Amino acid sequence: MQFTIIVVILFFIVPLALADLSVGFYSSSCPKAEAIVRKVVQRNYLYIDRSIAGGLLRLHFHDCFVRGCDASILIDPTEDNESEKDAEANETVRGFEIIDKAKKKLEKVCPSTVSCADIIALAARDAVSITGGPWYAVPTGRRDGFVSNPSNAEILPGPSSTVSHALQIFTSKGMTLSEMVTLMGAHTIGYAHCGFFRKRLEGRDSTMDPSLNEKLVRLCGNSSSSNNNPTTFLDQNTSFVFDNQFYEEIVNKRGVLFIDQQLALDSSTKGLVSKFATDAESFRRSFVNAIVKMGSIGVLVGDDGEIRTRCWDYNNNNNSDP
Ligand code: HEM
Ligand SMILES: *[C@@H]1O[C@H](CO)[C@@H](O)[C@H](O)[C@H]1NC(C)=O
Ligand SMILES: *[C@@H]1O[C@H](CO)[C@@H](O)[C@H](O)[C@H]1NC(C)=O
Ligand SMILES: *[C@@H]1O[C@H](CO)[C@@H](O)[C@H](O)[C@H]1NC(C)=O
Ligand SMILES: *[C@@H]1O[C@H](CO)[C@@H](O)[C@H](O)[C@H]1NC(C)=O
Ligand SMILES: CC(=O)N[C@H]1CO[C@H](CO)[C@@H](O)[C@@H]1O
Repeated sequence: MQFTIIVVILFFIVPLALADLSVGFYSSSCPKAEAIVRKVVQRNYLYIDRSIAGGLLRLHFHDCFVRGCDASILIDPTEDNESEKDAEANETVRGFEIIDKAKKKLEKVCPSTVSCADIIALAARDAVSITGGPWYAVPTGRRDGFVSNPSNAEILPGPSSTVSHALQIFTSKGMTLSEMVTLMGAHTIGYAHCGFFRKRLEGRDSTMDPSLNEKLVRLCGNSSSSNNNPTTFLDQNTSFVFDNQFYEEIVNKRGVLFIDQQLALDSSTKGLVSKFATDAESFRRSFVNAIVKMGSIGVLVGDDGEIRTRCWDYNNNNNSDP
């Protein structure tokens, strides 16, 4: 009897605790929070670097898949300790300075109130909408974690993953196959470095459109060239627009990463890929649901974690770089 009660309690309380994020969490504690983040993202996008939208969206993905959406990705390594930034998978993750800028402004207006993990989630939403994607309400209330360990980042799938390997990782985070295909649509913006797809060029991967192959061989050259890791857009058609053209591109064998191209070829995913390629509206709707769900992976809420005052350091530390 007691056992049953405990089981029942666990059954209901645990999922509730996980779902403790809420839209408008800061509406009384820091009513301007979302507007402040949006303004910082907009300014950087308009006046500094239009491509940064891709960086911010990827930052959210990496934060959420390593441990959970807890801003562990933002912690700087110190003399005594490594952090996720030392992980190979974090190579080329960008947008940190925008999160820091937003945090600085937020600390002035409402000190110790808005978590870095929420700033990442809000900035990713703004990146999507600013590039023409859907605007969606972001549940907030995440708290910042106390751990940032490079080995945790080993869970991130690599660009040469197969669909089934990538799916295992998504499933381990509670995401489904169709949510994975949907979230990969994020590759409609942003770019990739040659190092992540050079192998396909050396092997003359027959699943790549020959004219794209030629272009990329010319771009990436060989390792003896002076800049041997240039970049190219993941969506070669509408590179700066958040739309469904990524799917059209991979249907046309114009995926840049091996995993992207595989989505259009694998029997388990190609159906949804061709649907999204022709149905922009259904991609937008699905994307909103999938990214909101991704944003709840492993979140810390309530009294767990802390609200960092500087996103690159835990509060109880005193290393005072930038
Ligand atoms: C199997 C899953 C995935 C793999 C293997 C993967 C891999 C990659 C790689 C290798 C790059 C290039 C990075 C660079 O060269 O700087 C990249 C870029 C990017 N990824 Fe993914 N990705 C995956 C899923 C996702 C998801 C779920 C999202 C977001 C919801 C996402 C968003 C992005 C964005 C926006 C970029 C552009 C980054 C930039 O412009 O700096 N990716 N991804
Ligand atoms: C180093 O990081 C680990 C994992 O994040 C943490 O458990 C440990 O307390 C840290 N050690 C120091 C000296 O900060
Ligand atoms: C690679 O390097 C060789 C020798 O330096 C050069 O002849 C060749 O044109 C290069 N290939 C590309 C694709 O740049
Ligand atoms: C490129 O994108 C535009 C705008 O969505 C579309 O009309 C066009 O068909 C696309 N081109 C290719 C080659 O897919
Ligand atoms: C950090 O600095 C503050 C103020 O200088 C001090 O009170 C606190 O004890 C320091 N914390 C650590 C962990 O050194
Ligand atoms: C391997 C590595 O350290 N990659 C990067 C992780 O993120 C930081 C912050 O941008 C970079 O400085 C690192 O080079």
